[in-house]
Amino acid sequence: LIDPKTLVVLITGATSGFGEALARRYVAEGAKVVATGRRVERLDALKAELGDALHVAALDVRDLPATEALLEGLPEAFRNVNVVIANAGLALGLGPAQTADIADWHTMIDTNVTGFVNTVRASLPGLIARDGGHIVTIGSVAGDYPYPGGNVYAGTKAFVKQFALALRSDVQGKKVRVTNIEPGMVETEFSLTRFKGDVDKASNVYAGMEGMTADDVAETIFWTTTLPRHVNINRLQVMPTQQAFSAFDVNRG
Ligand code: NDP
Ligand code: 8X3
Repeated sequence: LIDPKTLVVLITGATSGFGEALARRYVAEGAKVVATGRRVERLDALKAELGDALHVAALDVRDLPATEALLEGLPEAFRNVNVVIANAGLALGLGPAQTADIADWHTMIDTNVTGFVNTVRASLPGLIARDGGHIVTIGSVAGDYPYPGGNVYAGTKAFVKQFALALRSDVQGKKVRVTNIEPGMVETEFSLTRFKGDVDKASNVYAGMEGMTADDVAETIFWTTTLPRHVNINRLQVMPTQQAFSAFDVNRG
């Protein structure tokens, strides 16, 4: 297994949910972590909690020059990033395509696709130059299984999955591992964002069932990144036990 103390982990979207849990998990295991996101006050709180092993930086992943500048300007102790967790992302709305807000669609595409590829592209040369590393991408079960209202969100996560698989081919021989994590329902701020701050709608998503926690996902990711270097988990789909599949919807009208 890889000693987590040798890891320098860059996390996008570390101000809540998976990213925040990941920052805590890696620091607890002795890794160094670069935690990024837009909400600076959340980053400052994380820094106060986790101390010297954590470097925080405000970053909107949609801004490619800022992403490149962040990687180029990291303090010495955090410069040799060898794990990149391209986690920042969001869903906005759950309405049908015919009435969905096109601005929400653009924001999801800008963040989950453009911002996502910005993160990967900006960090790849460093990983390759350092003779190895690991890129973890965050897909979703929504990237495989269609559901009503998933439309653009689902499309962005299908993109993430296929891009991650193609990336494996591109970096073949470069000692860079690529893993797409594909979670089902995890209670984070995800639904609060999707339903634009409507607490009731968001909590109803997880009512009466035991969803996964951000810590569960962090555990899964930590495992994939500490496996021996000759082992690459390509895709890992993970769901709550109480979430499964449903039948096709047939209109007999
Ligand atoms: P949260 O809403 O709790 O966290 C989302 C994170 O993304 C926040 O830290 C947010 O930070 C960040 N973010 C959003 N937009 C941007 C941006 N433009 N630039 C930088 N950071 C941004 O949700 P989760 O932790 O659940 O989501 C993390 C990832 O997991 C997402 O990609 C999501 O699609 C995916 N996912 C979630 C599942 C779930 O059920 N929760 C299941 C499957 C996948 P800030 O606003 O401060 O910038
Ligand atoms: C988040 C999981 O099922 O709400 O990607 O799309 S789901």
